[in-house]
Amino acid sequence: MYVCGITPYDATHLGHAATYLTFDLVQRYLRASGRKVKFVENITDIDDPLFERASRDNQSWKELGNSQVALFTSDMTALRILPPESYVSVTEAMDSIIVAIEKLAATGYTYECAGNVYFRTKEFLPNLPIPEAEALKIFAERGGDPLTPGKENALDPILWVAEKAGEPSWDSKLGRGRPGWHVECSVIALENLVGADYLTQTNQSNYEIDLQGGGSDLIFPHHFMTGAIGKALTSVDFASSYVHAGMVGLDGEKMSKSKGNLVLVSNLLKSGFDPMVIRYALLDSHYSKDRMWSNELLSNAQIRVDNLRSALSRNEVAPIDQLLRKIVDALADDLNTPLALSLINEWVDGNESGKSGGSIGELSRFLDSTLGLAL
Ligand code: 5CA
Ligand code: ZN
Repeated sequence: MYVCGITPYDATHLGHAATYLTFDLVQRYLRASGRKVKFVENITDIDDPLFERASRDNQSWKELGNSQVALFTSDMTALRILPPESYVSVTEAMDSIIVAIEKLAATGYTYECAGNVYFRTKEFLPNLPIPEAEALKIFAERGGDPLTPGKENALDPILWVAEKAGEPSWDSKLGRGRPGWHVECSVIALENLVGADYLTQTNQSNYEIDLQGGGSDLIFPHHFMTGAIGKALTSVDFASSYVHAGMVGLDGEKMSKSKGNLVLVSNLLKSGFDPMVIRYALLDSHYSKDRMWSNELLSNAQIRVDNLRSALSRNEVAPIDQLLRKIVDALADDLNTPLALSLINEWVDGNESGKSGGSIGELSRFLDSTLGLAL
């Protein structure tokens, strides 16, 4: 599986945490059911908003990126989010990204306009996941440039940005420059999941990778474009499944760096919130639903976690066999974590009637391995 990682500035807000928790649950579920998981996540350390923030704050983009990646990984560890097998940054993957863009140029998938190199989306446009008018609007909001004169198609994204003063750049057959967004994820996924020879090998299956994931804000343009670029590179469909986490918002709006309405995991931790309470609060909504964050979610989670901890510290607890089976069923049903938590709460309440026979150790290990709740 390939999950779209952070652009390292203003990390890590609760929207990021909710999205990565989703794929942590996928990974836990797959491993628990005996499957091997190969999981790669990128880090977008080359991108306009990162450079803008670095220059605003008079900081080098490298330093800003490194410090934010460090903060992100420590937040993920605190929340017990299982890491991918590897995090791959754009700068680390630069050579392969350049080779891929050169191949796209050689096979007729690119053209030059206003000094930059664009990807030709024409043959993929019949598969747009949303109506074209809406696509044009979202494309412009998410870093695209539909209005640049001379483009063959308004939705074509930039593959290679010509060198700009004050920004890093690399040599390529298309001139000095740097990659645009989208192509990084096609290449990092293919190279690390399929193999370094992905451009030459013949893939016998119908898809290159099993799963591409991220937040639902990436459905268009990002996952549409990574899929199109991947297909242009290998002639095989990119991913057999797409999993999208809903958007977390605050005060009625999507939580985002550009709006500045962020609740940072590191700030909650600094204020003394227990990471397992934050994790519980995130698990209490279904991953695929858009939701608003609020302090009540945290206070409710605190009560639930306290009650569960005190149940787990009893000498005798109610039987757990049914509970474990039902939690597995809930998770198997599109990761229904709210149901899993309500089953746990029912079990906690059941202890008040003095039932006995359950194994506390087994339940603790189960909650840890399936839901990542280490209490
Ligand atoms: N680097 C690109 C992906 S290649 C990117 O979108 N970075 S990001 O830092 O903006 O977001 C990182 C991940 O968090 C993405 O999967 C994104 O879909 C998800 N995300 C961003 N904002 C939210 C939010 N408010 N709620 C839930 N998930 C979010
Ligand atoms: Zn991505």
